[in-house]
Amino acid sequence: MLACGIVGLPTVGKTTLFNLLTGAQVQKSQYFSGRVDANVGIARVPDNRIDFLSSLYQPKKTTYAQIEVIDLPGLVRGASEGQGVGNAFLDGVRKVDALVQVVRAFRNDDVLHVEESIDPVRDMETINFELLMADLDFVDKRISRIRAGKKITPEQKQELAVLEKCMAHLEQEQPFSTLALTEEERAALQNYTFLTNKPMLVVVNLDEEQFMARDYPGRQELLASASAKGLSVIELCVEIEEEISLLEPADRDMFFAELGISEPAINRVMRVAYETLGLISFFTVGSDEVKAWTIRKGTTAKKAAGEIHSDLERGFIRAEVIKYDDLETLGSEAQVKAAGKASLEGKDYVVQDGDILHIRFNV
Ligand SMILES: Nc1nc2c(ncn2[C@@H]2O[C@H](COP(=O)(O)OP(=O)(O)OP(=O)(O)O)[C@@H](O)[C@H]2O)c(=O)[nH]1
Ligand SMILES: [Mg+2]
Repeated sequence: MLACGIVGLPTVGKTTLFNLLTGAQVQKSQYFSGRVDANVGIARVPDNRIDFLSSLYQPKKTTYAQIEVIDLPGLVRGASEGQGVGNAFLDGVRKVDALVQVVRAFRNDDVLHVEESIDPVRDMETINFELLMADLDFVDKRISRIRAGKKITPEQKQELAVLEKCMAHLEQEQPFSTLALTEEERAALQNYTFLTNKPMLVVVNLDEEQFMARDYPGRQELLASASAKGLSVIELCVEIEEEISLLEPADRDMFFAELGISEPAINRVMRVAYETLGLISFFTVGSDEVKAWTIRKGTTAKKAAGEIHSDLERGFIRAEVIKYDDLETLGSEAQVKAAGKASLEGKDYVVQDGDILHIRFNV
């Protein structure tokens, strides 16, 4: 399962967002807790298509796609030099597939701000800078280690050249993700994880007033800075969303309508997380179970079959493919087949978002 780490300064609303995404009820904090342990939970990825398939097949079990969510400890300025929970935090970041950075815009005198003022742009840049410094530190150490060796192998020589290129780029305060490398250069670094290479989306945490106004101090600057770095931004009031999510469905809809919220935050966050990560869903259907599976864009039918079960990949013969949209329009598998819209695909077929797969296999 893919893992998303929630990062940000202390007391910006990370745990509140974690609770919202996972349905957990972890204690929130008003002060810098200095905790080093991470909360771990699972978020269900909402998907109307699964709702429709479930009503069509009436299965015993309906399974939505899932993403692991990790609420990491708050990061402070200087973490890359070991400040705060420093290295423990950075190790946590290293392990996840993508980052959700929470940035505080909300005003609340009861909630301490480590930097003693509200400034979303500065805070976002602080976090990005710490991640960058951690990468720089890593590259620097690696270069020194190679140079200190008695003999430099041809592979090390090549790695050194790539590391130096990398160093120059990071020194310009550019994230690793924007460094242009050839296939060969990339291969030389394949065993390393760069924090600034992780897909990241930014959640700006607003108070109710800012949310209603769809504005807050520093908004233009923040959007410009994020867009220059290729980061997606979602603006929401995490606390209101969390309170509403705990209500009965009928009350929930009423509050959403009143606040002009067209879809719950979890849907938006998950949709953007999917896009940022380059993920898509395919489905399996039947009277036992309707299920969404998560794969990276570009995955072949045979590999996708392996997600379901290794036997399906090993003994893969063909995939019977029905497009979700055709099924929704025509109303049944039989109708889709009658209209000639079902297809049989081989192992190299690239699975598309919304494909419904029946794998034919033989082991
Ligand atoms: N007014 C307001 N307060 C919020 C909002 N989101 C979170 N808070 C409050 O901010 C405080 C900190 O929230 P947490 O979710 O515990 O923050 P955190 O980032 O997990 O904090 P650490 O784990 O200590 O780093 C809590 O008292 C929340 O109730 C918001 O949207 N508006
Ligand atoms: Mg917390």
